[in-house]
Amino acid sequence: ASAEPAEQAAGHALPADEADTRMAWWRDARFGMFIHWGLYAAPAGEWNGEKQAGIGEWIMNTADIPVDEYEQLAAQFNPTKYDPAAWAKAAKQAGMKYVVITSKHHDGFCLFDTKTTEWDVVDATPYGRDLLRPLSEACRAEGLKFCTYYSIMDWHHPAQGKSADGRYNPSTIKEGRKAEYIKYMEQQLAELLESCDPEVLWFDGEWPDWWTEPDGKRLYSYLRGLKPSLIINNRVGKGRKGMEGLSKGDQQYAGDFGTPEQQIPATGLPGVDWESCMTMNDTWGFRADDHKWKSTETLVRNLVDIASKGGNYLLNVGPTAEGEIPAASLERLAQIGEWMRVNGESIYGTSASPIEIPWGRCTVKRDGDAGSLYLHVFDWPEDGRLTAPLGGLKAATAELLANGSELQVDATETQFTLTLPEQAPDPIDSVIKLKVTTE
Ligand code: FHN
Repeated sequence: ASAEPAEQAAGHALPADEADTRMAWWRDARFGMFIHWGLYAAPAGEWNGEKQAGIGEWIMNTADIPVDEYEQLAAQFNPTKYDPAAWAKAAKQAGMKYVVITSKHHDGFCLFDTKTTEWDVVDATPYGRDLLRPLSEACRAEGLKFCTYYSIMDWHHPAQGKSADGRYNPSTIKEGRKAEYIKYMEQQLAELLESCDPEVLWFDGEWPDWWTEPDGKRLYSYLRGLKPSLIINNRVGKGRKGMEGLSKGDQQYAGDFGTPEQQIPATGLPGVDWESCMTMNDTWGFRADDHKWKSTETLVRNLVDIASKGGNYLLNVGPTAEGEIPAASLERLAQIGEWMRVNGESIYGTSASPIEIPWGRCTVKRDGDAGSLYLHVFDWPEDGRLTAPLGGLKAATAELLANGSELQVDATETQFTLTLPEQAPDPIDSVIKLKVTTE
């Protein structure tokens, strides 16, 4: 999205090309690792001997745990197996270009050292050391961008409390204590920027009724003032639903990118930066009874589908309380990495498809008057022939990306037909590079 409307709204009118400069690496990256890690990994979906329904990081809410009881978890949290270098390597080898880790989730517990509270990993746990800075250094050593998630909703902070119906979510802000909480939040964010210098601040928990649009704009403006190159998502204002803050480009706070709550058209949302975050199973934070793991083929198809519509894929892992990424996650990351080593060219630096194809997805890379369409064949044709519209482009040559073998291209003004090997290759070998020109 051109950040200009948001910049103007936030009082920091930056020329659109500055916003484009800021977003350039993010648009090229296309694929990142989400990490949900915190005290909730200790109960791992179970409380007082009872399995709790729902996502693991919400256990304080789902089991309705009083703050003083939940605080006991900190005494157990000692991730002695935490190996930030191994985590960064796993992301790198999966073909991911950035890492977004929870610095503070809804339970208010901080994985970084903060002067604002003792409810952090340094003061409250036997581990006693900052967790984020080592990961930021490990990510940079692997050439990855380090980014942090931060929840506005905070079930631990005394200024926020339960709603009238007794639920933490959506939490309320106590009478006359909103300014106090915003000051707390701003100080923590300044500490985060100072200690681990994230490239993206990924906000969440922006839905409680007390959080209003002007506060979103204020927060955006505050952060823009601290770090002009910082990328901020749209979960700071109320723009999340359908990304109205982005796709309609209104003067409300818009943020640099959003997470769509609706289907994205096959040819993407022109001028809008968006990211789809997903789990590999059915929880963000670790649950000991993880099940419903998605197959690697599904995860790769998600990546391809999202990139074909001009979006980024932020794929989650939920480490254990001991500090280990679950083996089932590592296995999928390694397999995705194999696919990316062969086909990464069809994802990185691509933009939304100019055409809709029924038998797969298409990503595009432009280079002046030339360029390439990357055709991801999901349904290999039995008769060995694939046809699709040219979208105003001219077809040149075609090859299998995996081994460069030439494919026959027959084209008219409006469409092209490829003749393929009858035998469908493995998914890892089923991406076709169609060179095109615009004149
Ligand atoms: O409530 C959170 C949830 O725990 C998780 O962090 C997801 C990730 O996008 N965000 C919120 C639900 O939308």
